[in-house]
Amino acid sequence: MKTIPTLLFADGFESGDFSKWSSHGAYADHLPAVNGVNPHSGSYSYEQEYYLPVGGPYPQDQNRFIIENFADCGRPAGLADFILKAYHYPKHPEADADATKSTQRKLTRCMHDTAQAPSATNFEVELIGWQLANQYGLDLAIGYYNPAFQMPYISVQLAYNAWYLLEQEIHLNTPGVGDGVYKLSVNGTLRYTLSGVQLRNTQTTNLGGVCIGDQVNKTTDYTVHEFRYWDDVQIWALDPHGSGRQNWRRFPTPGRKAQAW
Ligand SMILES: [Ca+2]
Repeated sequence: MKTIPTLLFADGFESGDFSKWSSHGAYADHLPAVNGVNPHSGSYSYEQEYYLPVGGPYPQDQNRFIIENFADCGRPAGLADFILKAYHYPKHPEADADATKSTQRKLTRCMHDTAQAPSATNFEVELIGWQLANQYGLDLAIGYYNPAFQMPYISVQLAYNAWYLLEQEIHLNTPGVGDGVYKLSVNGTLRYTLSGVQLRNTQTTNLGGVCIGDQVNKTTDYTVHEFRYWDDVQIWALDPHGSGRQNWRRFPTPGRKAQAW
C-alpha cells in the first residue's frame, strides 16, 4: 500500500521539560526527568530511573512514563498506520543492582486506551526490554493485551551504554481480518517483521497514543536499579495515498547517528 508519511510529533527535549507531551508520571519518587546527563542530540534527553518501588505496584508500574496522545497530534480518531521513532540508551545497571535477578521494562507501548485501563477490548503493541539474569543484554518482544495472541520474541540483543534508533512501523489489521503488520528496525536495519496478524482483533477503533518508559506491573519480578534515556522521538502518520492530505512531507531520514555507534 502506498502511503504518505506525515510528521505529527517530534521532541528532542530541548525545551528542558515535557511540555510537548500529553502527560507523564508524577506520582511519588523516581519521576521522569529531562536533564543534560546523557543527551543523544542537543543538550537534553529524557532520563528515567528505575528503582525499588515505594508504595506498592502503582508507583512501581505506572510512574515511569511519558505519554503522547494521538488526539493531541491532531488525530482525534487515533492512528491505524504509523511509525514511531525514538533513540534509546539502556545504561548499565547501577552498582547496587542485583545482576542475578531478571526483570523487564516496557520500552514503548502503543496503546488503544491511553488511560491505561486494562480490559478485554483494549489492545496494545508493546516493545519490551528483558534484562536477563547475569546477562548484560536485552531482548525485545512485542505483545498485545488481546489474550488471543501470544508475545512473539524478537530476540534482538542490545548492548548497554549505547544509543539505538528504534523504529517501529505499525499497520493495524482490518477489523476481524489477519492483515496487520509490525516492523522493527534497529539503527536503520530491519530486524523483525510480523505480518498477517490481527493486532486489534475485531476492534474497529485505532491506537490512541504512545507511552514511553513504562515499567512492568509485577511485584513478583525484581526491580533492578538502572537508568534509561530517550531522545529525538518522532511520530509519523502513514496515510493512504490519495487520502487528500495536503501536508505531505519528505519521508523521514535516518536520525543523526550517535557518537557511540
Ligand atoms: Ca535532545
